[in-house]
Amino acid sequence: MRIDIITIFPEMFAGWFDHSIVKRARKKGLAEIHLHNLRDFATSKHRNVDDYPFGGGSGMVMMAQPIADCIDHLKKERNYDEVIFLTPDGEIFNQPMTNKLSLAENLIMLCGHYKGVDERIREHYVTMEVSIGNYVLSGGELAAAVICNSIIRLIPGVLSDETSALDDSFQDNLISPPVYTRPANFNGLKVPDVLLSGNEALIRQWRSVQALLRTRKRRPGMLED
Ligand code: 6GU
Repeated sequence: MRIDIITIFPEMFAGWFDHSIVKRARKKGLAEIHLHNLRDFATSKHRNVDDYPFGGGSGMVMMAQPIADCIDHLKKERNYDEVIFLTPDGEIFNQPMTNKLSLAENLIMLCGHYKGVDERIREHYVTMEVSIGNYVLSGGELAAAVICNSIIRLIPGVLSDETSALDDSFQDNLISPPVYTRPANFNGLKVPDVLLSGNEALIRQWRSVQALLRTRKRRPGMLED
């Protein structure tokens, strides 16, 4: 998979893409991430990427031209499955969306800033608008990093244990059951006996009951879905 990220802060991503699972995916050649500084596509004298809103009002608006030029430049080289705009008024990101996106070949992510981007970009270039929750961030970069992380870990071959992504919370509309590791007795706090029993069928049953109980307590809405 190839992901092209259009941003005014390409430096922000370094930490998230250079560690752990995303780093491994890139090393194995399973994921390629290309950062594009929107300012490189600005044509005005001061390389502006934003301007005042028509009709007045507070805040600045990201101009159409640099974004359109950057996307056109990328589309000349390859076809894209989606052009994703990260914006607080987008569709709320969830596990089914990341499952679907993990099958894509090429994705563009456009990180929004200021009051947003010129509506003509949203209408004519963007194919998908995504938010990571009902709160406002200072820009789309964190959201893009979140979404890249959740997509990349699902690409086959990225996780060492191929089945482990299937056990994730949300994958089957259930929260994952509790987990424990050694010691079996931690300052008098004991691990549930069943996990030490060696009885695989019983352990499987215990885990599915725990997953149901946790889901009912923490995400009752998921059970209704
Ligand atoms: Cl995608 N962008 C911004 N600026 N804020 C957000 C968001 C995105 N998702 C949740 N809050």
